Amino acid sequence: MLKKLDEIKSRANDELSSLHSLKELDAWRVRHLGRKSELTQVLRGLAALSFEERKAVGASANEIRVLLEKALNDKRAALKDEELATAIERGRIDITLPGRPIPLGRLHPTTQMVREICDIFVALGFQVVEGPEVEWDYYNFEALNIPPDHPARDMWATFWIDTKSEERPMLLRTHTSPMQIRVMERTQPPVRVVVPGKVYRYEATDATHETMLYQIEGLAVDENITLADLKGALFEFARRLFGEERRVRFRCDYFPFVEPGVEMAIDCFVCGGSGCRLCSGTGWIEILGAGMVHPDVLRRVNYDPEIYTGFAFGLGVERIAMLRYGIEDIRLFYSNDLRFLRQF
Ligand code: 2NL
Repeated sequence: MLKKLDEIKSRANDELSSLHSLKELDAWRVRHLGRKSELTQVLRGLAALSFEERKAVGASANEIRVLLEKALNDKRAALKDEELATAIERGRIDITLPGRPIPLGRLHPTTQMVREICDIFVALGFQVVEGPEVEWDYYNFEALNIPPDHPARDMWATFWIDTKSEERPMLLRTHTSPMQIRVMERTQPPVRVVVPGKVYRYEATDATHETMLYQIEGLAVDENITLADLKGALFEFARRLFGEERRVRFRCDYFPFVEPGVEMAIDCFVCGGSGCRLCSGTGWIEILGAGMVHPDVLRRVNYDPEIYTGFAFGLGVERIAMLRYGIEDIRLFYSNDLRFLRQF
């Protein structure tokens, strides 16, 4: 009997060492440790043996059982380790491969320009505010000294919103000044704001005209603001944007909402003033319009023009970007050609 137990043990151990899967291991467990296994049969048959035999066979059979159970657990752990190792090997990441680039977006050149310009005015003490693109006729025109049927309206080709005849006329704003009127209506001086945003013009599109464009307007109202403040602030702006060696030129211009009105030009940063293609041979490049806020505009928002005065200005963002980057056609900005957009 003891010899038989020895055989059971070595057969079980032999089979175990040639096992390669958890499934095979389970079959092995049933075969050698299960209810119908030889070992279990031996243990069950102990009662039929003599006392001496029972003691020896029982001890040996139990010892083998413990040994085989330990071998089973060790093998199971080993197989599990192996399985994990192959799984890892199969799904292994080759960390020496070059990474796949993550495609990075970028800000549109107009957005970059808007931010750069606003940053300059923020540094000069202005606040940035935004307003609605759909406006009342009142804020876009009437509050700015442009009454209905007045010839001054011809300065802006306007997109009108369909409204019923008894409703107040509504339009796509032609400049961002309406928001400055709103700011003055709800705050008392001192006021220092810049208003960036989209404006709309009902015009045929060509290399220098788009129906939608970005504008930045600025406004400063306070006691004792003079044309000298306008010139100082805008001169500083021009030098921060186009280089500290810039010179500026102010000439008279007309806008219904200012008196006096001016245009500001910078000396040409390409030819230095001798005349070239960029400045059309004049040596000067016009970059913005400005003026002292008309007293009637102030009165309309309940500011007393005897106490308060102000300057205002407006510029086209794409025009500035075109000058800065030498872009010849404004339509490039919004035709979504990535070959163009990726250059900025
Ligand atoms: C231009 C000229 C200008 C203003 C805008 C303004 C606004 C208020 C009152 C008075 Cl609320 N003026 N804005 C003044 C002068 C010129 O823009 O060429 N823009 C592209």
